[in-house]
Amino acid sequence: MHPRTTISPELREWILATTLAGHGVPDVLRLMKESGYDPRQSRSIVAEVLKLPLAALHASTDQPVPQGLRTQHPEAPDVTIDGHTVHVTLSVDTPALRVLDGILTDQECAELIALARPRLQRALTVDTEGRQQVDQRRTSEGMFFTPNELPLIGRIEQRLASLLGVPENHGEGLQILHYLPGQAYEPHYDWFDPDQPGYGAVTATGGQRVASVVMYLNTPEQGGGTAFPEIGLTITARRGSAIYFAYEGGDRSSLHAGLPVLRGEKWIATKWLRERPFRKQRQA
Ligand SMILES: O=C(O)CCC(=O)C(=O)O
Repeated sequence: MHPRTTISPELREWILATTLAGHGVPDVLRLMKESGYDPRQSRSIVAEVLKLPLAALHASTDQPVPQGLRTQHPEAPDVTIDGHTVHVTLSVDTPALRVLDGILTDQECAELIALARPRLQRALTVDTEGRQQVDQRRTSEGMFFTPNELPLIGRIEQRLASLLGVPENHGEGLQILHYLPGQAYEPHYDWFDPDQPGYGAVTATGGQRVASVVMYLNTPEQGGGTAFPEIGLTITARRGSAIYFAYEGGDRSSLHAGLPVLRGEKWIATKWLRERPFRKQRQA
């Protein structure tokens, strides 16, 4: 878990005094880094003390976050795309989050599971150098479809692109994850940390991730919801529904976790969206 940062009165006073003395935010962040503070933590501390949006602080670090396309947040109650109606049943402002019921039909869920099952492998995470690694924080099995690999995949990708107002080629390949009882995905961010050495490599194509869609392909018998510990929210995993959340500028409130499955199993399909094209546009 990532507990909320407590800011000592001395640090608060030092940040205020340093900026009042005419030093800019980059100086404050640099000095904090030299004193051993984690850069990401420093940015949230400085944002809180100076009452600045966190995104503004990214722009003031050594490695600017490139500004690209943003997703549109679907508006309640319903959005119809190509005859398929998605129901927006919960909306949160920070992070920008929506629960989307009926994003997939029961048949689409069943087909995705059947196609993925023979291709499952232990799911990996990306380490700080940008390399794929086996990680105790993520104990599920998974696989990736290549973009538009099958008509079903292409149809789902098009639906998401229309729903969120981003061209399809901003999406990474659809990932399927399978969790068994006890398996979980510990709290994490989906965006890449600009202060990690692998940032350049993982963002070289497509830039930063700006939003995620986690689609539930079945309803676990018990457990397996998706938790947002920073805002005290847990979404129930229900077949055919999804959570969409955006985190432009590295929104820390987007911290989330796949809770352990207690009984039964859990299948999800995840789509990550980039601020710039991640691959070539599909030919019509
Ligand atoms: O399993 C879940 O509910 C969340 C999955 C997730 O966080 C991810 O794939 O990034």
